[in-house]
Amino acid sequence: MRHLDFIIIPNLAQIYGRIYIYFIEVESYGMKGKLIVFEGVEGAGKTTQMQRLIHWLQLSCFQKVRLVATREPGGTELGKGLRHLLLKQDPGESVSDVAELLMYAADRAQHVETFLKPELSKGTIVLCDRFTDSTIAYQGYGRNLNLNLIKQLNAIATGGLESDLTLWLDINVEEGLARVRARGERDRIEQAHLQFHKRVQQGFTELAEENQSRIFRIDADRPEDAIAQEIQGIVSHKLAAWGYLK
Ligand code: ATM
Repeated sequence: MRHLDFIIIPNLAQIYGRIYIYFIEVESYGMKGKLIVFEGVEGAGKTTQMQRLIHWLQLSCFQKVRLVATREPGGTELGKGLRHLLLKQDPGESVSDVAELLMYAADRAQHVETFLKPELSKGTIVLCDRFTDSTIAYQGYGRNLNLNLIKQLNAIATGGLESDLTLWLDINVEEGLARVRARGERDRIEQAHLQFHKRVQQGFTELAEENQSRIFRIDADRPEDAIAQEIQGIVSHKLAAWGYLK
């Protein structure tokens, strides 16, 4: 897929008193892909909204762009094993907070190196259920581990890769946990006490304040359709800014 773009040469404009516009061909298939991440506490509806966004992107003009969905933990074979170890209800012994942190980091390092970077370099739009902000919120704010160390560990695990857009589905913690209970799904972390989840929520709140151009807060305490529409609006805007919608 090719499209025409133009550049303005300011020096020539100054010399000749007029603006020269040169048309150059941009190989859009050589464009770097984009990483769109969904974040939020349990029961916020990330999975549903991610599926709805994929469906919408497929129906929109995106048949020609490669689109993949993935998640952390568990986006690779190694990650699936780590996810099982991290979330199983009876780990057989108490897992230390640092061991847990390092397992999330190992999952991420493998995911970034073997899946995310190769996909993004092909120009793929990658939708990812959780990424680095989850570690800051859960292990940093939730478990009270040192935030600077977590940021350094995130940098090691990602090699500097950051999301291009993070959609934070913000739901009241009690409401989210009630939804999870209603589904009958409870894993080890979800069983942690309410105060833990409130600290995690505080983490997402502060991250969103600190990273306003990257993290968009979506009020997830609304009907599914309203949330999906807001997400589509934000994503369309971003896709246009990134040059996907010309
Ligand atoms: P999902 O159920 O959204 O896939 O997330 C799995 C759990 O992993 C979730 N916990 N609960 N409850 C959040 C947790 N998690 C972390 O604690 N740190 C991380 O870095 C990531 C990626 C997930």
